[in-house]
Amino acid sequence: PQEVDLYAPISPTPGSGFSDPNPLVGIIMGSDSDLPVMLPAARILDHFKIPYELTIVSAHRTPDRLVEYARSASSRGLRTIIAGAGGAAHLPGMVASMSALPVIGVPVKGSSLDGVDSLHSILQMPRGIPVATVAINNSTNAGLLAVRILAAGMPALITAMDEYLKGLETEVMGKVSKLEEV
Ligand code: RP5
Repeated sequence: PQEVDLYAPISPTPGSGFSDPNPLVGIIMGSDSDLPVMLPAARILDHFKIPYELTIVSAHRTPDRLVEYARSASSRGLRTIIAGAGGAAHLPGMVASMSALPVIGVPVKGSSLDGVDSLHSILQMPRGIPVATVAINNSTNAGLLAVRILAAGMPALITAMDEYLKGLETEVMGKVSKLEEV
């Protein structure tokens, strides 16, 4: 059950906007070019059966949309926001400045600086406006962190996360056994 099929059909149509009628998690990204990096977060939420929406919000190209999205997120029922961006990656921080929801930032490696520019842009938030930053291009961990945040108030998700962790352990131990056979 721990296996996450990264190529399974995604529940919302990418770019379609507010896809699930009652999403708990918002996955947003600065550009459609970020989509391949952000899809694993959606797969994780699919795996844990958590309703989400997935869309493009650009801090620089669609500033009005950014404000509308961040300001309405909590009242629309979202509980966590995953925001991925590359380069001068202001999206997660700006969302966190306008919403009290937990924001998880995914630094997207898309520039000539190997993603370190995105990493620093997202990580180095000023005091008072936290963004939980995952590793470069690691939206899987952003999805898992969103599940853990939701799990704090949903015991069934704790059980599901325990199973997921057990699955990782089983997978590694299977490899250990194979190596020992050699
Ligand atoms: C950022 O600029 C986006 O998040 C993306 O990672 C990067 C490049 O965007 P495109 O030029 O590919 O649209 O805003």
